[in-house]
Amino acid sequence: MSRPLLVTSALPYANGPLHLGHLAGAYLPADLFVRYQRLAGRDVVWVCGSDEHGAAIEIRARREGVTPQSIVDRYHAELKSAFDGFGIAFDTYGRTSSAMHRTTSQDLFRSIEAADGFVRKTTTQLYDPEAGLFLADRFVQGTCPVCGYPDAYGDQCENCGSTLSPDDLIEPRSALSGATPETRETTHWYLPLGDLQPQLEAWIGTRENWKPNVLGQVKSWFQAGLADRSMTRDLDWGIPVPPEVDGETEGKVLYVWFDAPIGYLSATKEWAEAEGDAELWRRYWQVHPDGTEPELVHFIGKDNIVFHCLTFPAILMTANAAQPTLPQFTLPTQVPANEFLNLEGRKLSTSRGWAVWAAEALDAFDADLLRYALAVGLPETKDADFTWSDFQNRVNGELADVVGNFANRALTFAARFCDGQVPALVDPTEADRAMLDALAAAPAAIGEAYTAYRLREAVALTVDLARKGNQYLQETEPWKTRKTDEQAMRNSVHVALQVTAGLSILLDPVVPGIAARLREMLALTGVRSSTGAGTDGLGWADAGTALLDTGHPIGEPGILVAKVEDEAVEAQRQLLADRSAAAEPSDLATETDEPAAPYTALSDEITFDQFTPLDLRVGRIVAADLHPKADKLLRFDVDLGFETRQILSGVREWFSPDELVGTQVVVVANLAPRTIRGLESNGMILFAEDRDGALKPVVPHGEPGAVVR
Ligand code: B3M
Ligand code: ZN
Repeated sequence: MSRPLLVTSALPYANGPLHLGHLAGAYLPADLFVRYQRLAGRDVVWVCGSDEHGAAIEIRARREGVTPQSIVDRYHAELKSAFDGFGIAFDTYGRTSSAMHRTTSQDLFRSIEAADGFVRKTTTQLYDPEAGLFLADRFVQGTCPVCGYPDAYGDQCENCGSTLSPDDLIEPRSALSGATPETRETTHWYLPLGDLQPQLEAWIGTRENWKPNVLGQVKSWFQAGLADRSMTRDLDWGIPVPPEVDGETEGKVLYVWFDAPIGYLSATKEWAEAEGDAELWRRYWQVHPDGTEPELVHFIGKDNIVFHCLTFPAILMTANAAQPTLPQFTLPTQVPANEFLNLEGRKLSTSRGWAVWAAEALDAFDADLLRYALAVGLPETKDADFTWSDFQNRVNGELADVVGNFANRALTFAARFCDGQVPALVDPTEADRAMLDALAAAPAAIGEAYTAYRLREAVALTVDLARKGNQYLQETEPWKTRKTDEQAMRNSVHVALQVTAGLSILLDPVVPGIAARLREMLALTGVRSSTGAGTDGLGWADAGTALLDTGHPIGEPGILVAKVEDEAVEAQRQLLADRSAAAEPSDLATETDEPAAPYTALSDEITFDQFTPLDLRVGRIVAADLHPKADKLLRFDVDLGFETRQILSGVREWFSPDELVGTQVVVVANLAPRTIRGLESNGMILFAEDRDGALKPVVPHGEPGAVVR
């Protein structure tokens, strides 16, 4: 029996609508993964909900002169309906302003506090004398010490992604009043991450198959040394610190990153209650007395890695240590964090109007089309780019021309030449058998990609089966054999229909609506639901078998995937352009009016013999972190196939360390070693510098170690 599986998706902040970048980060990948698991018969529960606390919501409420509750009420409803529209099928979608969540968070806080799991510290913090409040996190803005961005927040710089604390900011100012802050003393409860570091390091060492981008970030946090983190704030909006704990609790609430991940737990409890067994949550969160341990998988975007891989596990560890005789919480098994999705070559930015809102996209296109285009281009290992022309090409060239066309040929042939029934397979040829073998092998191969979180590959393999189906029809030519060898034609139709039936299950995780329409056209019933209603019926493994009996009457063939017209995508591009112009007219003007910078002049000519001494190789960056003593340098471990090398590069201004992990690069491999501030650099990584000074890695194809010449 496999372990119970709990899947979570990052709780979106209820202060803005959902856009395609969100979907590609933590929701669509999880939906694909979970639908697959459900079809495969796995005992899985998937939880999510709105994150309704945090500084951003309170700031917005203060600026708009409304209550935070009114903001979260509105966006909670909007988020929920956008998820529904996209077919994102959580088992439950909760909210962190619920009573269950408040109790669960306070209970956990109390039990950690009672066992001295927190340290109370009094420090001086920035205080806004005009607004009368302490300025933590996003309440304070200033210049980023890492990249110089003038509007960085007290918790993070949105320009370079660095995690910050308010006193890192240069020239801090209140995000509420603009006032220059004073400093005042305040006392808070800290999670002693410094002390917990060895325990966390040991635990991370036991995690298997984590993605390099995730481990890379975690490693650089360890290298920098974990700092204790305050788990409370001086704010009005939030879950009150339980009044009965020691110390001054008046005016203090739980830090949003303390309560938000606990939202996964409270959502599971709410789900269990709705299932009619309030204790059922334990099955997915606690080590069972018989030793069975559930699996816990967090789907998130890369900006949430530290909270899911270090802070939340530390909270759970501390809670476990506080109650050693009670059932212990399980810790995350896997954190398949995604990178970011760019839009039409530019970084997504909601404030600059550079985003595609989910609700708007759904007005224009069927959810499945958007799901498909996003799924084949998920930012799984590196940032990815969504463009409307890619969308159109993917839908028309793959979903319609490959999948739709194949199913349509199989179905119309059956309708027209086989009396609308599945013909018998008699004396199959080599080609017929090879096609059925490919069908039989598909569920395991695709399933393996899903289980290993290689979702793009899973989707590509699925479409590949339809592609093979088209090739098979091309090869067996039923339109010809119809007149020369009727049984051969019937065999082709039989085989093609079985493949179509298999596809109607295999496609279900990615395009559930299309899969259901396909089953309807095939009149195939009894397939298990991928949205979680029970485990009866035909499932994933059955997709590889001949699902249709000879003589089975098929339904009405129809158009499975309608093509996306040029005008429809043009309208989306226009919408985007209009919105971003409205958001930032001056910026756009400079972007288009300014003449482009001149190209760098060519260097002096060299001879062939001057070039050949350079030994250039393909390398792959497997780890990256900050050079501890040189603030312009990043330190990379580069896999050159035959060895892994440490190479230093002065690119910290352009890249955060984890951004490049997994990227292939060109390395000058025979450059003499150099030691820079105590670290040796063994080679040089080549970057392309655009005319505007932006740096991009030179990304080669070929295996690590390959000679570039
Ligand atoms: N509310 C979303 C974000 O950082 C944040 C995730 C919470 S997951 C527990 O975009
Ligand atoms: Zn920055």
